[in-house]
Amino acid sequence: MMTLPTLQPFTLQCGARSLVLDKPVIMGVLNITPDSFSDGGKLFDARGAKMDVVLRTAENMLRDGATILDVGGESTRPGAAVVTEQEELDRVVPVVEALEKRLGAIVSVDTSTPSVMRETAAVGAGLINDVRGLEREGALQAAADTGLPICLMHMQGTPQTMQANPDYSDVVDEVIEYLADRVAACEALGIARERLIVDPGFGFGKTVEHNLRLLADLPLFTKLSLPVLVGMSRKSMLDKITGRGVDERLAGSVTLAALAAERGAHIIRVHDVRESSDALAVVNAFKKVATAKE
Ligand code: 8Y7
Repeated sequence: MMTLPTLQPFTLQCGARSLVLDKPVIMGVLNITPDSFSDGGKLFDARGAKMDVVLRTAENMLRDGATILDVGGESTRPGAAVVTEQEELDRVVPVVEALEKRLGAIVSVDTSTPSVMRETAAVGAGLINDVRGLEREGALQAAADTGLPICLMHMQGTPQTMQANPDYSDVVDEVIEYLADRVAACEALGIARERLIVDPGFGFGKTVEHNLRLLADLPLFTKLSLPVLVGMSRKSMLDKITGRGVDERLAGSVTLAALAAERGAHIIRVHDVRESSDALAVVNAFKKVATAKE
């Protein structure tokens, strides 16, 4: 009988809460920004976070099957406005505090800013998600000091320039090598390996072909022996593949989530929690049979 690899199991200590990764879990996206590409302005306006809408949206995500909520105050969409450190703090800190206190959720903070890492950790954040792999000045030390798990993501270039001309000789080798280097930098600073998650960074300086190659070869990331996070929800590769605008990418996004779960992703970052959760339930049921011993 044919056998598929089973998921490498991990447990992360997210502050007071344990995150068990023995099957894929969902991270729901909460953008506290006026200008994120898919949902900018829904949860934030000129007066700040729309806290009632944020809480309602978050509650629905948890009910629909999210295990983690990812709160971000800076859009990395190419061409998005630059936020100041103070603006980012003002957007994110009250939301993290409210989600943790009122909903008891594992709250991930999507940030590259050292002060945001420190201040959100102080109000109960459970995870740091840095699309810049802790490369900003002071970020490694700030993340180390929080004691929290950290997701290290690969990006080629910067958000402004990354999609201009993505270029690799071997995208999978280069992304794995970058992540291994960042893991080493973390360990050199005393961040235990047990605190790290890796992410290929779909869409961050990658063509459609690069993204699909990374997805196809996701099982190769197991050689890092760390949990793998992926985010492909509503991204522009779906425009290239299906021709759909950002509000019409649900089916494409769910398909990518299912493929990632099948190929060994531990955490799947999505906008559409309910539909993605159903897809993961189907993949899990399928994998149980596909991996069963005769
Ligand atoms: C990712 C992400 C975004 C991703 C991780 C978007 C913050 C762009 N994408 N974090 N963040 N991985 N770890 O389209 O792929 O949602 S923002």
